[in-house]
Amino acid sequence: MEKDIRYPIGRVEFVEYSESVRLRCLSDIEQLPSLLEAAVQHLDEVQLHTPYREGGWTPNQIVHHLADSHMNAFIRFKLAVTEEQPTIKPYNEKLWANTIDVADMPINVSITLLHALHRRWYKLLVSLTQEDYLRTLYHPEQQRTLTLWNMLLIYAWHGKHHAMQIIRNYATN
Ligand code: NI
Repeated sequence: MEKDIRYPIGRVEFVEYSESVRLRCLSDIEQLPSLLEAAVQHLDEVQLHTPYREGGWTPNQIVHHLADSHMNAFIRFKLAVTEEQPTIKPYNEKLWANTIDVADMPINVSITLLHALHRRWYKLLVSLTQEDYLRTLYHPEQQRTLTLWNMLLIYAWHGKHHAMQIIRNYATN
């Protein structure tokens, strides 16, 4: 089967709770801002504004998307920790990737934001017990209930997924 360049690390795998996977996910979330920063460090302005694949996002959009997505994710975790199965608010990520604060904003602003945000997020995630990870939220668009364990798996994957889209694309250039 031909490799899908949209998914450089494959799709998210919903594995059972385990200490080893928990620690790996926490580490991925802690490391994401640094990984992303390294991924874009040597890209010039043209590369930053060139889609990583035909029809795909540019590295600039990917970085700002990660800030948008992970701000939402952090709030979803906070809601699920403090409320009983909150209904979360979906957003249109494609439109968010084209608003003025993305189109006309240096990526270092969102890299800085991600460093601060992930520090807060990581601190919260580390504090959660196995029981806490059973807490749920309801996603009205997907019409399904997700546990915080699912959410941890999704977002540990999500950061690397997008960072690797940039890294794989420029590794051979
Ligand atoms: Ni994404």
